[in-house]
Amino acid sequence: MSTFVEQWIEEAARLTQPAHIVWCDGSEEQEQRILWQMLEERHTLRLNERTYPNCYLHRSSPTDVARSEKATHICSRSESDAGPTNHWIAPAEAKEKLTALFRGAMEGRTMYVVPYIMGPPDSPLAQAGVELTDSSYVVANMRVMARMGRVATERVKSSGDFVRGLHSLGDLSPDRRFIMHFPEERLIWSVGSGYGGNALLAKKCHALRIASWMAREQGWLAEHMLILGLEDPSGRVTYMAAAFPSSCGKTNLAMMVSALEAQGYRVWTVGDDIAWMRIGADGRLRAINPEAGFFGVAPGTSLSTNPHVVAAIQRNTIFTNCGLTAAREPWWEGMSPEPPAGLFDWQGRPWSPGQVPAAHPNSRYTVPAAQVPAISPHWEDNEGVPISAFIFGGRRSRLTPLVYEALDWNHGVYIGATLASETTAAATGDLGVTRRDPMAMLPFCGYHMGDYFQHWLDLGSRVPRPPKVFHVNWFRKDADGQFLWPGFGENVRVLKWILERIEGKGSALETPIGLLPSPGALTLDGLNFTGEQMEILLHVDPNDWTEEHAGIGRFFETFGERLPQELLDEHGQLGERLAHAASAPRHSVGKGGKTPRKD
Ligand code: GTP
Ligand code: SPV
Ligand code: MN
Repeated sequence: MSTFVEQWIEEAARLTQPAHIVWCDGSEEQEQRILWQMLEERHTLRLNERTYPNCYLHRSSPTDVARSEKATHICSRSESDAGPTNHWIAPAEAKEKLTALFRGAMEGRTMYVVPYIMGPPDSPLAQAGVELTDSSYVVANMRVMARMGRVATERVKSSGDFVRGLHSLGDLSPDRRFIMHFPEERLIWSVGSGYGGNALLAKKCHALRIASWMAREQGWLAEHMLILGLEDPSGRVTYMAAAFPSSCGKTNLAMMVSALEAQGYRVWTVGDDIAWMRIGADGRLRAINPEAGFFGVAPGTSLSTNPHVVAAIQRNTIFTNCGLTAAREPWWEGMSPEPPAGLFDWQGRPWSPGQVPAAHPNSRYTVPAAQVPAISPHWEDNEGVPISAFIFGGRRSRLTPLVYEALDWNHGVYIGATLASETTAAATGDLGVTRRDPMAMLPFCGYHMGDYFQHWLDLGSRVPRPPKVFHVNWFRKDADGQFLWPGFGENVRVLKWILERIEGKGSALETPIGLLPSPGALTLDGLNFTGEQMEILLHVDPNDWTEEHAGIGRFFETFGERLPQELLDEHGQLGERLAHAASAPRHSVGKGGKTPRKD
């Protein structure tokens, strides 16, 4: 009698017809063979062995460079369960369509069986999965991003309780690219892409789309969030989780080198992209990072913006779609002020200065978490770390201030649900278009977004000590289109105020949208910053916000009956506060009718 996993592998092999099947055990010896295979396929090359030991540069197909939201579907039995923010196809139809694309897709190729565990193996939140793939690049990445090897193999052989993912490169044509999720079956089928979230099925497909569905059924949260610990001068560490849309600064916030290190504030990294959270025995929300590595955006990473990342990616790292120097080292825009001579672009063509970047804007590095110098000593704690604050944020060149705090839990859920951001290169499509991205989960929530909001609201009443909720924006621009805030390591100044608010110490001013730092409440010493610049960064314009409020109203209409009443109430209250601010005479402190509030 073969086991459940063996039967499924046989079935997949009958469909895709691979020449060989290889079980991945995570061993060093097998790893070397897979890397060899990757080099043989000619889309990957070895980097300078002296300066970048055990590092690789992979070039993906030029039309396969980012997540494809258009190709991503939630195939729940009922269409209404997928909701208005997801593409939906009936499960039977999806399977018929993809069966045709999978048929014989692995002929003459190897099917790798990749058993993996998301989370520390003994954590009550950990989950097992198996990805079947014909891409050696996917296997090499999965080995870094998830925990593969013996523990995972034993678990999937002894129990049918794991998420199944079938992946084939297919012909890499965007027209025949589909990423299908069958949440009721804990099943993922992906074909036609070898890139990132489309192909590393443990990441977005399992740990967010399938997991969010399970989390709602089982009363926990699977979120697109970083997890960090902020250490204060007394040595105490307070944990925060932050949801920013793709390519909006999670990795960089989680791995920052604090600008206030001399004052005793430093940041410890727990996770950079995904958080799984449940209520712990102590009544607090406890978060684990289900991943074991970081798949981070390369452009913009440098010794001046993020020395921790630079230190981490000097060895055992896979670079994807970066430029290549004459010294066989990776290069990307922002790595050094001037590009080196003799550079090759991300497609391997000689590059010359001009319009097109040398590295693809969504080029990335894959690095083991343990290589990050500031990795938290608690990053693999089975029970997770206790979360004291949720931070939502996005790219808004106008409108939203540097930081503000929600009035209470429901208002916090409203702020998360109405999060908006300018689109980035992390997904194919238009760039810089402002869109609503609730809780940064628009591309990743595996069920009806209205039900998701309700799940968040319900959680607030179930957690005895819910985290405080904040909103940040590092990306506000001045009239010349320049970022007003220096960002990166300086963001710790905002985290410090958040910490003080958690501790009931920091002072804040009430505005219609929430609580902002009072003048002087943000630690700005050492920064070359004028009071006027700070005014702009913290400015809340009631007229602009009235426009935003109307836009939120239109967005809410798309959810119909499934939009929770609590959010409509919050929306009404914001409208009233804005109307009041617009009619009230201006106070000396400010724009937006701020009044001091101590609590
Ligand atoms: P995903 O992996 O796509 O989910 O992205 P992420 O949220 O982890 O974003 P990441 O930290 O990789 O940052 C994306 C881009 O924004 C990079 O080019 C960074 O250099 C840039 N960036 C990050 N933080 C800041 C900041 O504080 N200020 C500015 N101006 N840019 C930033
Ligand atoms: C994102 O797009 O949010 C990512 C990169 O983290 S990918 O894994 O490609 O989805
Ligand atoms: Mn992400």
